[in-house]
Amino acid sequence: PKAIQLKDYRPPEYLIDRTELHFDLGADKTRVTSTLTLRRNPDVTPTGKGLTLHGQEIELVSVSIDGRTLSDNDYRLDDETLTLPEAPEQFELTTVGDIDPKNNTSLEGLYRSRTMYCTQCEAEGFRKITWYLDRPDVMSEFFTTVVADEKQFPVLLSNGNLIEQGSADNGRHFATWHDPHKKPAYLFALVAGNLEHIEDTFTTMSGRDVTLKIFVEAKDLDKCGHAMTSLKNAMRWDEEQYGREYDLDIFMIVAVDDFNMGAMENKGLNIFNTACVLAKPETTTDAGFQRVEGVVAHEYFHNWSGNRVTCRDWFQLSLKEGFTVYRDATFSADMGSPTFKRVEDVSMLRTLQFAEDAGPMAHPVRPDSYIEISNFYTLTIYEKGNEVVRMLANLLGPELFRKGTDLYFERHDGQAVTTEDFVAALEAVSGRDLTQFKRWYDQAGTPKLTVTDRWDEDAGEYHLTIAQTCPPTPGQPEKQPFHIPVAMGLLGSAGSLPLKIKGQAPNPETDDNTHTVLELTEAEHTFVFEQLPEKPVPSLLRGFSAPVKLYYGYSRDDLMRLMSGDSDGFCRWDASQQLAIEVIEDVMVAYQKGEDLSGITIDGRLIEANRLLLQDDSLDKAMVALMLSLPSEAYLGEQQDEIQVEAIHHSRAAVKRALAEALKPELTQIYRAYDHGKPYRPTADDIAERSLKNAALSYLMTLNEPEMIEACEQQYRQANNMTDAIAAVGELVNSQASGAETVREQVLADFYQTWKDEPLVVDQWLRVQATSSRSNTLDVVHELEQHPAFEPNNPNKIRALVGAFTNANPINFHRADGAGYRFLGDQILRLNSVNPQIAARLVTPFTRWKRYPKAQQELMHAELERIKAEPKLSKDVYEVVSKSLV
Ligand code: HT7
Ligand code: ZN
Repeated sequence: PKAIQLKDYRPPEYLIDRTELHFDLGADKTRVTSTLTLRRNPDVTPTGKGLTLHGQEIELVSVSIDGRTLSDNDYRLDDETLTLPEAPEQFELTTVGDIDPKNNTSLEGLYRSRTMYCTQCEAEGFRKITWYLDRPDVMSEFFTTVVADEKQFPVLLSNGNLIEQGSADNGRHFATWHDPHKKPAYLFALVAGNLEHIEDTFTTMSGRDVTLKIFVEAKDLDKCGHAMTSLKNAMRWDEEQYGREYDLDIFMIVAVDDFNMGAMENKGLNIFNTACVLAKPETTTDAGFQRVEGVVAHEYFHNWSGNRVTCRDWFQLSLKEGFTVYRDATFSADMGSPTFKRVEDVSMLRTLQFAEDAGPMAHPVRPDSYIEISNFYTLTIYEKGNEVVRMLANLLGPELFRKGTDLYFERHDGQAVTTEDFVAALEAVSGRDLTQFKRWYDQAGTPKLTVTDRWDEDAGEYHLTIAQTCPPTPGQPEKQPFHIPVAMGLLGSAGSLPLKIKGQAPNPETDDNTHTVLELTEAEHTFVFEQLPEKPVPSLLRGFSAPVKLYYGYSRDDLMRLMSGDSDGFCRWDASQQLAIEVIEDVMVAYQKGEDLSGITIDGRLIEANRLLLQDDSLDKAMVALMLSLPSEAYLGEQQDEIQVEAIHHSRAAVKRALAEALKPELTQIYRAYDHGKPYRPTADDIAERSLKNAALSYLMTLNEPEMIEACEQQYRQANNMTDAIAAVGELVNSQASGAETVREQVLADFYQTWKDEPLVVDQWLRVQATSSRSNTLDVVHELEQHPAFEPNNPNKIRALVGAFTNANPINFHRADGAGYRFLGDQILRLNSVNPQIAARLVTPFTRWKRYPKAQQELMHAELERIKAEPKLSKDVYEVVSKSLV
């Protein structure tokens, strides 16, 4: 397969002013008639090659130009294109083609999900529906008619406003939709099904009433309320924070069970994975409620950042995704606990995106080449892209950033643009030169900051030196210095110290007396802080002000001071994690020496720091829960030169047990104080309370005491919400206590019996078993693969069983005998032909093979070679596997 390069971008030779689509959804196949009003792009010099349209997996019935049917000699057809060598300057092109949605398991284009038809066109799915200029810089006005059996498919939807509906022949009916906003084909959507809906209205800031509808299968009607509330909150927030008003009379969301990602922002007709829209306390965890709120907002926000202003080409993907993640993250922070949200996002970024940036698939936020664009819906595009926008917003400050986004939306409404255009709007309003900053878009890899300091007691001066480097990444051996904002303060024995930087006036946008933002632009800088009464402890990278790895030699006492005394919630949490990492690393040394870890003594400072947290009633419970949680095995692995899976797993577990033993009274007190009968509310305070209580349970369960196993079972049986129920099940499933066996089996059986008709709960049942650290887990996973609950082609089920086992169960996935790797290799080969996008995503754990000891490297490498040898490898899987093998 050939790589597509950014440098080869050319504007389209033809434009499509009007797109008229007619779908005849038959019992067997679907006939699509498309009539396109085309004209030459006046801004492009003709190449003389005629017009080439994209089209895949469509059976051609006929082609005509201005009503004249073409003969075979008038066009060329291959597996991916339809070419009209003699295309006129301006004409109407009608194509008729047959497609087969029933057998479309790739879930791109038009496909069946259970009883309904639905579409997924981003990035290049529209070409599986009809021949088209399937590229985001071709924007057209769409008219869509859908004809289908009335009984089976009473609901017929597409983008925009409904303009006509009525009966057709043979018990069928039709609906015609018109979308007045020009859009690229990737935002097209169609749904036909037997669906029910809830309805509400939203009055926009200019006083227009918008109808809001959420369509689901009848059994899910009671799970739509949270999504509707989230949607209305998002609509109001976007008006208040960005001045963005909704622009159609109706906004619809449809929930489907089979979906490759979370949701899709099709104009006026968002299509959602059920996992990202349905929620009720009995079936959905707190994290699930938060996900629904975040994804509903994200897709809604795309209406401006993505739809009204779209991407010129797919290299610009982060233009819409990074910005929209930034918008949804600030929305979620406003709706709940800002520190909790920030810590959650940074944990994910540092564990997963940093690993991506250090691996064979590393690419810039604006990539310059790809083989399969679906592989580039990555953490780098979304999460690092979000961090880049966040840095820009912080560098400009809230007022200028708002002015900048206003200008961006005004300048480019209705256009397909680039990340350069986004930054240009921010430069225009602020007068700042962001040339160097734009390296964040062009250079891959995670910059490393090395911080050293010197205290001059006599002068009362503190010298802070920060050096930046960035490791080589594929195709980029050398990096230029980044523009890096480092938010910071200095801590004395009694709290924050006043900041006075030699030779530098404070910046009123970002600084106060105790907080400043250092802007790094060179490979090394030294800042001198004057008039200090004592040697400070630096509080660095507050709020995680830049996506970098920062190294400073904090002592454990420094970390304790930051944990209790810093004004920045993120830095307090980060210090707690750093202290825990060091203590776990102590134990790893003992493990490597073959010492017995049961009853091991750990550094008392970690115990005391956590005791203080547990005893302090004035602290935010969300913060306590976060700071109490030990760093994940994956994050611990990221800190190592070579990932020693077993040492990490056993050492972390030993530290957890030691903390539980030392802090048993405090943890028990927190666990018992919780009101288990309290009515469920997904508010920030209640979520924090549940998360702290379940963190306490998790510690106490490491003690393997019969009372706790009983308490766990009781929590499961009495829970009025899924958060508490699944937390208890998770503890039982992981418990090594001999007494847990029977309870575990009973609870798992009861859970399945209770929830077997709720697919999203069954996903949680699969996931909790797939992530068990017990040694027989792979056997359990093999059994579950054969269980009627496991639907082998459904992405949610694949993620719950295969994805959870291979990404979130290091001790079992990396088994020394390679059985975990073989299991994943088999799944990838099975899915390669069924659903290439999902198959390619599953390869991720193998992309990290070079990070492990030799024996594991060899086993993973062998699996990659086995996959590569498959004769009919999809482009998707080929790209990830071949790049991993370099
Ligand atoms: N913009 C949407 C991307 C998406 C997608 C991409 C590839 C394959 C399937 C997909 N489904 C949705 C989602 C979003 O970021 O909002
Ligand atoms: Zn998005």
